[in-house]
Amino acid sequence: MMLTRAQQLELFYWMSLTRIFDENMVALWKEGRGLGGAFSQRGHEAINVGAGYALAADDVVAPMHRDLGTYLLRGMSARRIFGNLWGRANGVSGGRDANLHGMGDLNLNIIGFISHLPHSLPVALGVAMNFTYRGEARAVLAFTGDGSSSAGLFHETLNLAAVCQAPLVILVENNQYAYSTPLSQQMKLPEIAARAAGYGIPGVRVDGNDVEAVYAVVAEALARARRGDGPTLIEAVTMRMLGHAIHDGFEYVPRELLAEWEQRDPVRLYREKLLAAGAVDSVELDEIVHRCEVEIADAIEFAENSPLPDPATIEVGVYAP
Ligand SMILES: Cc1ncc(C[n+]2csc(CCOP(=O)(O)OP(=O)(O)O)c2C)c(N)n1
Ligand SMILES: [Mg+2]
Repeated sequence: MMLTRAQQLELFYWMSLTRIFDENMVALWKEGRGLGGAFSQRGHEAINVGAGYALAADDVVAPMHRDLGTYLLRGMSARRIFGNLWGRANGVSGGRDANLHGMGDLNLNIIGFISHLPHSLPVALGVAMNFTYRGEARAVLAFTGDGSSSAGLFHETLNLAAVCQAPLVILVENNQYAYSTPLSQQMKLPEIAARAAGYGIPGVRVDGNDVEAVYAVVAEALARARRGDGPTLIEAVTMRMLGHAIHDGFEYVPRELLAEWEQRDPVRLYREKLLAAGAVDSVELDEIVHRCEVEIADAIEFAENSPLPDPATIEVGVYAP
C-alpha cells in the first residue's frame, strides 16, 4: 500500500502535533499547572496516528489513554482537548473529567474512554454488531493495552466477536508494561497476537514504531471487517517511554531498555525515513513542526482563558440526578 507524498506529510504532521501536545502537557503538569491526571503517550505516536489514519470517516473508534493522536486526527481539536484537561466548560466533557478519559464524541465517531480496563471492548463490539444487523459496511477499531489483554473481558469480547463475525479490529498497544508490571510477569506467551489463535481469528504483529507499517496492517484489517470477513487482533509493539502517568517516576524500568527504545523513537524514525527517500527536505519538515508548535501554544492559551463550568449545570448529563 503506497502512500502519496501528501499523505506522508500528513502522517508526519499528526505525529508531530501529538508529540508536541504531549511534551507541553507533561511540562505544564510538572510545573504544577495541570488539573487531573496526565498520561503521556510518548512512544505511541506511530500507533495512534497510523491506526487512526486508516479509519474511514464513518468507522467508529474506541481509543484509550495513550491515543491522543487518534483523537486529534479524528477532528477533536487541540483546543477542546486542552480544555478538557483543564476542566473547562468548552472541554470535551464540559469540565466533568479533567483527563484524557471521558472524551467521547459520537459526532466524530469516537466512543468515550472509560477508566475501567478493558471495558470499552464490549461496547465497541456492540457497535460493530449493530453495523452487521443494519447491513452497513462500517468497522470499529478498539484500542487496548498489553495488561488489559489479560483481563477477562478482552477474551470474552474476542470470542463473541469471532463467533458473530463482527466487523471489529482490536489493537493491543504492547508497550511492555502495565503500570509497573512487565509483560513477562503478567502473561506466559511472549506474543499477544498469538492469543488470536484461541478464538479462530487472524492475529497480526506489527512494529509499533513504524507509522506506515501500522497504517497498512490496520487498513487491511478494517477493509476485511467492512467486507464481512470478521475481526482481527493486532499487536503493535512499542515501549512506554515515560511513567504510567505523570506522578510515576518509573524507576522500575531499566534505563538501558529505555535508551535502546529511544534509538527507535517513532517520530524521529519517520522524519529520517522521509528525508532518506529524498522527496522532502528538512526545511519543509521543520515548517510542519513549527505549525504544530503554534497550534499547541494557541490551544493552551485558549484553554487557560476559557471558563470553568457554571455550577448551575452540575446535573446536566447526570443519568439520575
Ligand atoms: C479494571 C481496572 N483495574 C485497574 C485499573 C487501573 N489501571 C489503569 S491503567 C492500568 C495499567 C494498564 O496497562 P496496559 O493495559 O498495559 O495499558 P498501558 O497503560 O500500558 O497503555 C491499570 C492497572 C483500571 N483502570 N481498570
Ligand atoms: Mg501496557
